[in-house]
Amino acid sequence: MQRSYSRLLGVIGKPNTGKSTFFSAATLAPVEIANYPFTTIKPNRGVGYVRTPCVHEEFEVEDNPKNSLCLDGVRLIPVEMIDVAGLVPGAWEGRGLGNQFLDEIRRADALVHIVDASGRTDCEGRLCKPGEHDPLEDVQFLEREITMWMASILKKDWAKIARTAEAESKELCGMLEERLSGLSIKRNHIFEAIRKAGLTSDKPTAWSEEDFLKFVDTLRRVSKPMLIVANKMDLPYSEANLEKLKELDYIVIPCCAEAELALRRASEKQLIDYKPGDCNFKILQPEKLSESQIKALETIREVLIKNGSTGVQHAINMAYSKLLSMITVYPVEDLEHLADHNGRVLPDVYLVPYGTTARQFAYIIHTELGESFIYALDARERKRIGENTVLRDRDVISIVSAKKRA
Ligand SMILES: Nc1nc2c(ncn2[C@@H]2O[C@H](COP(=O)(O)OP(=O)(O)OP(=O)(O)O)[C@@H](O)[C@H]2O)c(=O)[nH]1
Ligand SMILES: [Mg+2]
Repeated sequence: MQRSYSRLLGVIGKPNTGKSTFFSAATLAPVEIANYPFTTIKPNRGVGYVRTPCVHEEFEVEDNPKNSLCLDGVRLIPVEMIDVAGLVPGAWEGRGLGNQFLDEIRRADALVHIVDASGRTDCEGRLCKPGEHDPLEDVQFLEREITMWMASILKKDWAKIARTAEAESKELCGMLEERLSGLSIKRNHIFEAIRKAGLTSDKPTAWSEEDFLKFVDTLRRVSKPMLIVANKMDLPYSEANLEKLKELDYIVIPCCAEAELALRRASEKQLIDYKPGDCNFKILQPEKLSESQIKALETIREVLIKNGSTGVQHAINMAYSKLLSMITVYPVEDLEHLADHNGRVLPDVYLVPYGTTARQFAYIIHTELGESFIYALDARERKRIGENTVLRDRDVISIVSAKKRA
């Protein structure tokens, strides 16, 4: 199902904070992880999952998923993720791996900022004394880097765009959208950024340098929404830093990426029973584990119980549900059996933006289905819904069209 891949999640931050560990835990992709800066140079792309309770238990059916997985009542929906090289102050001007890195996140729709909450890495990712570095600084610098990078892209043509928009009464938002099309920035982002920055689009040549930067900074917030992952929560000083981070205007998620990676790997080998995001696990084959492995797992269990989960899965879920406001909708053709035309029960689940109407959903499945849409059927309420009905999270929908049902 191509639609669930249509939003890209960028895993970013300064070097050595655990980005690749987080990414590898989420995707199980084998990537390089090491305790020094710039381990990752080329970006890693992979598929992680959004976790949601599957509807099959509520509808009392056995499902047969096609575009996703269902593990003991937990639906895992594939989503695309990218792990990039660490970012150092001045990257937008070319420091460290510089603009190359920034260019790699241009397609990201939401960002997960991995912060070393233990304060054990300095602003360039080098090891320092535990607690010595203030992670709040990392948040500020990262915001600035991305804003300045976006500003530098826009700056080149800004004077011309502003003049043309005014002289030829061309629409400023449209021109900016065209200029920023490679950055996954849409017209509504630009429109919202102008409004939120307290500016107007009718006289852009009158914007001061400060106005311009305020606009770009707001555009960054709107078009690349970000949450903070306070990683390395197993280390000293992280609790105090977490409290400080929570005072910022961000969703902050305590995390232990290393623990998630260990659990996912052990689960892959069927040594433990653990699903991504669970708050506990069961050891299945203790005879295959050494004493020190069991001890390590028990230490991880303490972290899990304390924080409710390792945080990796929670961060991905929050990125999709809160930053991107996406909900899950299950399309079926046969409402009686909740199946597709091959008899597969609840085969697909789509991640769609909140506000999607029944007809828009039909278009998402297939253009033809959207065009020939007549009405939709809601499996839970067992009633017809019209084209403008806004879908809700975990809806099960059958589209009736002039051509076919889906
Ligand atoms: N204690 C602890 N260490 C962690 C955790 N997550 C990652 N690390 C360690 O942090 C170091 C850096 O991890 P990476 O995943 O390579 O970090 P990165 O941010 O991708 O680094 P660059 O690619 O160099 O930017 C490694 O030694 C990891 O084992 C965690 O949750 N707790
Ligand atoms: Mg890395």
